[in-house]
Amino acid sequence: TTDLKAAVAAKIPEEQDRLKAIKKEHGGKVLGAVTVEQAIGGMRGIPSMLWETSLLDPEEGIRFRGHSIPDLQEKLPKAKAGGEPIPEGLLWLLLTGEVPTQDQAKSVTEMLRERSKLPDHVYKVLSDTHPDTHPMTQLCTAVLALQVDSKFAKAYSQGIHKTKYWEPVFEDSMDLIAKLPTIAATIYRNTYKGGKLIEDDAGLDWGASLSHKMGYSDEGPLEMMRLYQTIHADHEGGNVSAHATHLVGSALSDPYLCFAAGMTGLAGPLHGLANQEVLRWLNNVREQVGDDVTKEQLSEFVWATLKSGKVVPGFGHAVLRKTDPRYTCQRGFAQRHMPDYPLFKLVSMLYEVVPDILTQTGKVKNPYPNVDAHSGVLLQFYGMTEENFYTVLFGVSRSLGVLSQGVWSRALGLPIERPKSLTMQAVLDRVAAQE
Ligand code: CMX
Repeated sequence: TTDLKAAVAAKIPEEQDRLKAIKKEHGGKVLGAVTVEQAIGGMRGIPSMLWETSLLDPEEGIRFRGHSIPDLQEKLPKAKAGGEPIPEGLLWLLLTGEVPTQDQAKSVTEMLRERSKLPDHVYKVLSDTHPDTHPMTQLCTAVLALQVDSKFAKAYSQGIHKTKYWEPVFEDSMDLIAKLPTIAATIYRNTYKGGKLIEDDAGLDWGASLSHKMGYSDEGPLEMMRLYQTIHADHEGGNVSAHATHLVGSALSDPYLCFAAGMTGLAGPLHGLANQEVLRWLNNVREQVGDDVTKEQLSEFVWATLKSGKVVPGFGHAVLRKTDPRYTCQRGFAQRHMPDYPLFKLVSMLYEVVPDILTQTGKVKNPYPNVDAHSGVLLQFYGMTEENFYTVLFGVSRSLGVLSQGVWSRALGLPIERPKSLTMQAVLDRVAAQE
């Protein structure tokens, strides 16, 4: 079939049976103990959530439905031969577990295009926001404004049977994914280009159309945006944006409400906002030393950042312990398309300088670069110089992963989340009871 919803529907019974069997046969078995350190330390490493669309290996990085990023660059359908994958193909994979054919990916492009029109009131909400409103805040505002059209919220209020939840959740998720490029481009044009919007080009795929509507229609930025939107989609379930979406969705809040929750989390500087912070940091270096910075000068900058009690943005990770494959993939794109670009050279030099220094601090568990260390370079090269906007691009892509999982969370009947919290005294009491 080329019908995405039908392809998902066909998978649901077997996956429901699989989960039922796992619960029945293994429900009482232990996945891992929880130490006091983990309870205090941001629940790091506690296996406590189901997430089907992707899994993160600390050494190898993310796998989407079992496929690594280099794998997918080869296997996923492309807009042009030898080019970058289109994110619609990844959406099919995330939702169905199968790598799509060219026709299946094309049908997703068409399905999203049919749903892409933004209601007038959302344009109005966006043009009425205070001009200094951060683009991520504008994104959340627009998503919440769309919630009035939620098919799930309506179906729930009309008493839909719980076995059918996934269907309106699927509809809302596709509607929202379809509209996000227009929302993002409108935020961009309003904030930086005097509100002059650009007509869509009906011949373009979902990711390329975002670049086009922002005002960048050459082959270079179109291909870059396809890749960008593919690799930022999902990073298993525990990161702040995915977990926030999942948590809020578990209360049966509709996809608009839970995606907005995810995006307020992505807007934090330790998570998605790091791509903006990286650019600021790089610009600061260039302003003070120029483009011909030496390794020694760069080291001084890194040490000064650490000594002033700040993090080096774009480096480190809560789970990964090697260079992020999403970094490597963007580096490959830069090597192919902008090998002599001074900012790329600067970022490459950072790769040589920062890991040693972070290792010397003796506390950073992963001194290597993450996805956010590189994305700004690609955007800058094609003229998208407004770094405060970068996290919105991350957010558009993240919708593919977290909303796909949302469909499956409802299809599998996952319950409301409610982990146990403790006071310090309760921690001490539990420890004492064991001694
Ligand atoms: N620069 C300076 N210090 C760092 C650091 C960095 N890049 N990465 C980690 N550390 C510090 C931590 O702040 C922590 O210090 P304290 O003990 O003084 O509190 C210590 O090293 C140990 O931290 P960790 O266990 O290695 O890392 P965490 O799991 O706690 O945090 C992360 C992970 C990503 C928040 C952290 O590495 C960081 O702040 N990096 C910079 C921001 C960034 O790039 N975020 C984007 C991540 C990718 C994404 O989500 O988009």
